[in-house]
Amino acid sequence: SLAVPLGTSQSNSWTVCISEVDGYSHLSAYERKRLKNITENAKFFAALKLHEASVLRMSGVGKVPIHLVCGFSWFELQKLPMSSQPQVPVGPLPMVPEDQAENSKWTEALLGTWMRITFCWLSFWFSRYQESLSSMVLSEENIRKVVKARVCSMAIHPSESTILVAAGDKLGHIGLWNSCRTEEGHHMFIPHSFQVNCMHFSPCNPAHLLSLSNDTLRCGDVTRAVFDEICRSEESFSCFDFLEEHACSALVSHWGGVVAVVDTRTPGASAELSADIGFGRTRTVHVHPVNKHYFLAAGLLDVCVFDVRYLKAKGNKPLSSLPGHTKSVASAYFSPVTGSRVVTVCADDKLRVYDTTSLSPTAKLLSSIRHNNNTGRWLTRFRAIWDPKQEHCFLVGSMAQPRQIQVFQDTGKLLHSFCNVDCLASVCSINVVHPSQNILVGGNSSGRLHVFK
Ligand SMILES: *[C@@H]1O[C@H](CO)[C@@H](O)[C@H](O)[C@H]1NC(C)=O
Ligand SMILES: *[C@@H]1O[C@H](CO)[C@@H](O)[C@H](O)[C@H]1NC(C)=O
Ligand SMILES: *[C@@H]1O[C@H](CO)[C@@H](O)[C@H](O)[C@H]1NC(C)=O
Ligand SMILES: CC(=O)N[C@H]1CO[C@H](CO)[C@@H](O)[C@@H]1O
Repeated sequence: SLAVPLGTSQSNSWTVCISEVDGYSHLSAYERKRLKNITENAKFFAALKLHEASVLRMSGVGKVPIHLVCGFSWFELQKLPMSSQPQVPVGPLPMVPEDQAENSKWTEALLGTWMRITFCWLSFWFSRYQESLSSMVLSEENIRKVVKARVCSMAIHPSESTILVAAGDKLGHIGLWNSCRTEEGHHMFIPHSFQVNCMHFSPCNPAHLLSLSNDTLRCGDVTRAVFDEICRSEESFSCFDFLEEHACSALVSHWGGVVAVVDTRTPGASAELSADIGFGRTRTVHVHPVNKHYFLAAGLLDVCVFDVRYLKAKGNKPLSSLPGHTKSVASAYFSPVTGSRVVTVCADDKLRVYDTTSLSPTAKLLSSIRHNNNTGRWLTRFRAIWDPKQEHCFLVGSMAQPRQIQVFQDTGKLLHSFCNVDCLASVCSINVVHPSQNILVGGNSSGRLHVFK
């Protein structure tokens, strides 16, 4: 019988899963016939007197000899009669095999198998992910108050051996905590006079911690032990993100709606370009993970994608809009691997997931999840963040009892709730997930951080 194409690295449960749903003993008669056909095809190619040696001679040095895979060279392909090639219409085509009449039953079986094993593969993948989430626990020694006031932003260093977390609070303080070494403890710095709205370790140089408050964007450089000032403005800043791989330029948004491009290398503390995107308020900006010239802005009711290459001072038009929000939006972020999803949090008590694969003028709503957002005056508003390690799941704080941090799949399914009745007694509005490890940190409204690992 034919081998099931399983990767050797796959675990046993996957194999079990396949053989349960596959029912592939039914296919053996068909497969036998197909094998016979393949053998006959091989004879046909042999009759064409195609030898690997001649093919190798003809292939260019350094190029992958593709014809080795299909059995004949480009040169010989061109000699094959063209008239036998039917003209295939443009656009989508139904998945109907060429020999439909004869084998329709088996075609259905084959396509059905393809669907079932895919479904099975995905559910296996998600159950493994759920297991890894369940294995992450909170304990008393992994809770620490690192800033005085409520946590407004957080960042985690990418190191895989040490958990170094930065938390910014309502008063402009930044707390640094090494949760792996109790003797180093946590220490607080005061680089800002207003609340720290947004923080990131530089993706290309984590010796730099960038932090943004209403009046300044600073870069804390540990090699020089200085919090440099990158940009200063009279109009309040709300959020920032890096524009390209080298993290030399950033996109900064203002509460007033404007977005600005800032080059961290240029002297002076003013922005390179300031652009009115037509928003009454811009709360978050996020750059597309693959196509770094696209960015997402979330405002009062508007969530739109723009192209930074075409930004001008006035009259900017969005590339794509994500409609449906009926109250103010707290955050909007692209999924981390391909950017083909966006998750938003809105004061109309909904989390929404959009399909941004093609960036059409109106993005399609994929799922809408009821989620109590009534954080009130004393808590930071929720922001739903993607797990940076994969494409389909995001985390968000919750008002539910017992206190918890929830993980959803982009389909709207609740995958997991992080809770601990003894240690987690408060709402964690701001959360951060390690880029490669199973580590989650949640911050509450009195400056306390909780590390699940
Ligand atoms: C085998 O080849 C014949 C003739 O080309 C074709 O009609 C038939 O559908 C093929 N069968 C399979 C199982 O591929
Ligand atoms: C920051 O700026 C916004 C908009 O101007 C304002 O509403 C908010 O109160 C400011 N925050 C602080 C802490 O000054
Ligand atoms: C923050 O968390 C700590 C520890 O879990 C808790 O003692 C404190 O009451 C929480 N703060 C608020 C405002 O709920
Ligand atoms: C339906 C509802 O209660 N929505 C609330 C969501 O949160 C915002 C801000 O806290 C409230 O103003 C809304 O009333």
